[in-house]
Amino acid sequence: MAASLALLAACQSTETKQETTATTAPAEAPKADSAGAKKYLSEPLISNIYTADPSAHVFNGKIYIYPSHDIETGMPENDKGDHFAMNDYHILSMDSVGSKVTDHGVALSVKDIPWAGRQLWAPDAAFKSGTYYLYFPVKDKQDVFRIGVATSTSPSGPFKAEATPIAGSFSIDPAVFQDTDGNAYMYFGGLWGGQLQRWQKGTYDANAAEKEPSTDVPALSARMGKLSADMKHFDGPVQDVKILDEAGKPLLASDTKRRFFEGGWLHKYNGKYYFSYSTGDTHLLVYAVGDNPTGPFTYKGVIMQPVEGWTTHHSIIEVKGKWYIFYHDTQLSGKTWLRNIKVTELKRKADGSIETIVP
Ligand code: FUB
Repeated sequence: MAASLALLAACQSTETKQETTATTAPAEAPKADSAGAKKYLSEPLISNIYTADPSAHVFNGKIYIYPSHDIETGMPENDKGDHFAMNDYHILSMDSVGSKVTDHGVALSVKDIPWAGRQLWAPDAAFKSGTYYLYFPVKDKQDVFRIGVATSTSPSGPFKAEATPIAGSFSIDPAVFQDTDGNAYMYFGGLWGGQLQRWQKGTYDANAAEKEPSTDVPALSARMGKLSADMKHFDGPVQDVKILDEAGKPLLASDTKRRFFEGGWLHKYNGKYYFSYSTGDTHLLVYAVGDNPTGPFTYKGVIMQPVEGWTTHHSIIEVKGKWYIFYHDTQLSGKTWLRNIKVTELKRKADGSIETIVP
């Protein structure tokens, strides 16, 4: 462990686009059970840098992972997330789950995004007509989170950012779902440090409370925007992602074990649309199911129990007929802002419901 942490420190200042490889631990190997040691369902995918918020995709038959790149900056830890002060993205790839992981080096830096101020948070990616799109949240120069897009001819970058953020975008955690009919949708939003509570009136309210309402009013919703054909704009107004309880009523803000907090992801299974997300301060990954990508979605249950660390952030993909969930915890560092990504299999029951994972 000491050796890998020394390597981590050395790699954090690396700004060159240099490929390095690290061998993946077997996905299901539990950590050695010495007295008092914690056991983990799976091991970190890489240890040469700290990584979080893994958005995974299969491109050209390989698995590409678009994570945040966590670094130590000395910023104070607070509910606004100032301690997550990331400056760049590294893209990772692997031939299959359990094979060695390639770190493709720096793919995009905050200094190369013309409109950006600080904090490159959880990204996602998509592919269409020969171009790869990297979607990223970053605070603009007024300290308001916006979502930007950058393009490349390669899934591993380097990516070139557009001159301005996506018009009408705000908050954090973009996740792009491309349906089988060719339509693409971006899901986004996050509470507290993600600033979603500041957009309740439709425009940014710098004086809004730092947290969402905690009473029995409908919970604040994630947002969804259909993407235009060029994948760089919203094609129409951004909508609420409605999540209902079993009686068809919207989840309440006080229902903190089920309401949306951040880190939305959409996948399709057997013709149904699964919207999954983090409950933030109650530390769960949960999901809701709908009949179309625009919702509404009905809450169904817990995907993952709390990980080590404040919370986790996930993506779900199918690889060669099996489903996997990529997520993060803090096994390598023990610090909430220095995380490491992992993967484990996602299993379902015959009715399509997801089996709860204990990480
Ligand atoms: O990595 C920064 C933020 O932490 C992400 O945007 C959230 O989803 C949480 O994982």
